[in-house]
Amino acid sequence: MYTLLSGLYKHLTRKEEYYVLIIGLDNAGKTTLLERIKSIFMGIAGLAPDRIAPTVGLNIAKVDIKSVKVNFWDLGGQKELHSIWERYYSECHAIVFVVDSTDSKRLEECRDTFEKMITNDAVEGVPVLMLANKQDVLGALKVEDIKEVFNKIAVKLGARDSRVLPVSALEGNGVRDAVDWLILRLQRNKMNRPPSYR
Ligand code: G3D
Ligand code: MG
Repeated sequence: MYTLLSGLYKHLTRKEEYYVLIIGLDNAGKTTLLERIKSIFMGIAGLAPDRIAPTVGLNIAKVDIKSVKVNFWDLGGQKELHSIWERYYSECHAIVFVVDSTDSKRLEECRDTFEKMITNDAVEGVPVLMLANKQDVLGALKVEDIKEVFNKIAVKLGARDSRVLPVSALEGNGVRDAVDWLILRLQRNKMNRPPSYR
């Protein structure tokens, strides 16, 4: 009887677990975003911005958000590391692509990198959230400006859910809305990419 009840309890309390990649060019603000997500959803004071070193390996955070568990993987953004991203594509449930809205000089490089990612067969149908980061900086490109640059390749997004949202990872503005968008899409795409259960 105990086994039956504890089995039922486990079944009822088990949580869906998802994996989300955070990628983008180096210096876009990926690690700052991860620290911000940790501080909002785990109540952990994030690292002070001056303590965030360029990511060489992988930063991970496992966060309980609403009724699900989300593992965020912040992969390094340097060009040499882009080939490593691909190893995670088949396992991820969604991708967050962070753009430095203050760096118009690198927008084309950014678009090429994004295009390479979305045309990889291993992420077909996976929801993609693009974040126009650093919106706290005066004169930063707006979502509309960034969309214009990425419009040329929008057709390659296919039938997947995608969105561009403005955020400031540093100050936290927009981060909650971005994560809300993500959670809904993870759950909507459950049939294509089933979560694991813990
Ligand atoms: P990365 O992990 O994508 O390489 P980091 O990027 O998170 O290391 O951030 C790179 C730099 O951008 C850091 O500045 C960081 O403080 C800054 N940054 C990240 N997000 C924001 C933001 O929303 N607004 C502003 N103003 N700056 C941001 P430093 O000076 O430490 O290199
Ligand atoms: Mg980093």
